[in-house]
Amino acid sequence: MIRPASVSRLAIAIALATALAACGDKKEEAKAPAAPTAAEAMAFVTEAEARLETDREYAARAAWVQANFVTVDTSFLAARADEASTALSMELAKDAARFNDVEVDAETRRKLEIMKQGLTIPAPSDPALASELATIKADLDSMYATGKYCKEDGTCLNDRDIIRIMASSRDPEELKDVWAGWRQVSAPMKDKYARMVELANAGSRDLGFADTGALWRSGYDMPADDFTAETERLWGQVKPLYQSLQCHVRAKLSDYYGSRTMPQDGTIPAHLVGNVWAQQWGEIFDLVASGDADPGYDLTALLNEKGYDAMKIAKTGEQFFTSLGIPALPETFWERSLITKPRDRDVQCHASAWDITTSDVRIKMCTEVTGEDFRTMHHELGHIFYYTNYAPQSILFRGGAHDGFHEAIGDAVALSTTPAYLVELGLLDEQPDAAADIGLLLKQALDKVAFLPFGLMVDRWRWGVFNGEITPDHYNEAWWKLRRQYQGLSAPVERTEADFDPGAKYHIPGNTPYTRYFLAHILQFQLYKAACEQAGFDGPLHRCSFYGNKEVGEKLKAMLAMGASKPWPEALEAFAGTRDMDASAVLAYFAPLQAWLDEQNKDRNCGWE
Ligand code: X8Z
Ligand code: ZN
Repeated sequence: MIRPASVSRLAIAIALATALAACGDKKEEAKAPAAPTAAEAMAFVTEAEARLETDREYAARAAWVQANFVTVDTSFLAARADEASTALSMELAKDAARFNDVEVDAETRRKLEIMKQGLTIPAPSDPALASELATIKADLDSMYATGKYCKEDGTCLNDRDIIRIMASSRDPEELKDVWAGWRQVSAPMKDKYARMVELANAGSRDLGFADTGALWRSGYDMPADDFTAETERLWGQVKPLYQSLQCHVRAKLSDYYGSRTMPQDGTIPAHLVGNVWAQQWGEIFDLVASGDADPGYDLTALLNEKGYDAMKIAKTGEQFFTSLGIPALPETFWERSLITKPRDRDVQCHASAWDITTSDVRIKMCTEVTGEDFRTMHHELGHIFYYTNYAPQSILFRGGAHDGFHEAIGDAVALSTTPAYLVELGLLDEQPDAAADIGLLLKQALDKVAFLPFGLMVDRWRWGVFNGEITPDHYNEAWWKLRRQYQGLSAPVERTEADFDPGAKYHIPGNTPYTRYFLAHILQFQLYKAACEQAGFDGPLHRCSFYGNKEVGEKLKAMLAMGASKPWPEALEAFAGTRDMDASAVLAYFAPLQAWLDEQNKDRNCGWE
């Protein structure tokens, strides 16, 4: 293959440069090799960019095939491609560190730093261990993608079936059964996961990080410890709003299911909130809203009534972006994306967006005609338009300003799918009047506010696992401790260390860092509010849609086009005029709801032990 040739080319170039630098002065020979120069650093970066282009395309195609056709063979092939790709990234990360003390221009310095942090799961230097790690990662991926809960009567449920039942069933016994059933899929992942943690930590230490969590926290243009504090600060801003929501939801669930189903300690049993991971609660809106909180329409019903299918949902999403003046997607996007679940094979159904090359972008999503998937489609398209707009950047800068930005773009757009916008699409005949606003906000809060502590606790758990504070014999106990602490939730059935509940969430076996989603749930409101201000919108924030606004589009394009080329505060400043992440836009958006919740909760005992 091409890789060995380019490895030796780079190695020769570096050896030659070192030799040339040293041979002018014989006395230097006994000492350490001459310090590398800025010119060498730049040559190294240029060579690395070329090698990464080739490597990433190969690895991306292998991973795409595995995710679209999950078999033992595609897993094997994807594991080998990942192994090679990780080896290259490890080599580059280590080589980049040689230039730590060299004075170089800001752009080269940033590229070197990105190279040093570019891996999510670094590999140990021993090739046998690196190979073992790649195989474990592919195995965990496949276990999730092919996971099914088979009941005693022989019927088997995949993740889509589970999601549907958790959203629609109101039978607590059925919910409990399906909730626990999905977690049978993850129990066998535990040993592999623990081994993966050991191997990844060995790789992270080779790169100079204390552990893999420290590596993950290093990608935010600030010291890793400051980043932890920054997430706590943001959480502190929104915690009172979450606690009010938790209190109200708990009371309404108790009304509906009776106090026997609701524990006395104030936590909510995780099977009752309409989502198998209890991460977004919008599906139980009907149980939580009262008469004065009715938005008057249901997006799922509207989409179905108007004959929407997956393609129409995707086209509608694209049209929002083009209405801002952003160029349409390439034809290959439509030819190569997977937007409905194939009937005859296992695919990794968790929605994702791919940049195979700069001109070949795709999504993979088992779309269903629901309000939730309408939003998820916008989410995925946010990633895709980030890709197409930063395509001219160096491969090292083809990323979000930070990963939370990448996750926030499509969501900020989806916040614009207001009643006025639905009228514009012809989905709704007329806008509901202001009396519906509490309902709209409550529905939104069940998804967006309920998500916040979940978005935080997933990596609180992983950071603890990676730094050794949480050992395998306490994996599950620690998970539920964090669920209780941050979310005020409890497990509906007894859990033991034979279970591995974290693995039932895609991003754990899939090794996708999760703090990005917490950040995105703050940032999307900040970006949305800034866009509404640019658009001169005058009215309650949640009624603003920036659909069709070219001025917003220009600013958005400019921010997207920056990719990761500048520290993220510069990207935020370019769009929102501020250099700080701040949850006050979340609070402003939900201010009328906070007042309503305070009224609802006034005679209730809120909080949990
Ligand atoms: O994983 C996703 C996206 C793909 S990046 C569908 N999300 C998180 C999740 O589903 O857990 C979006 C919201 C949070
Ligand atoms: Zn995403």
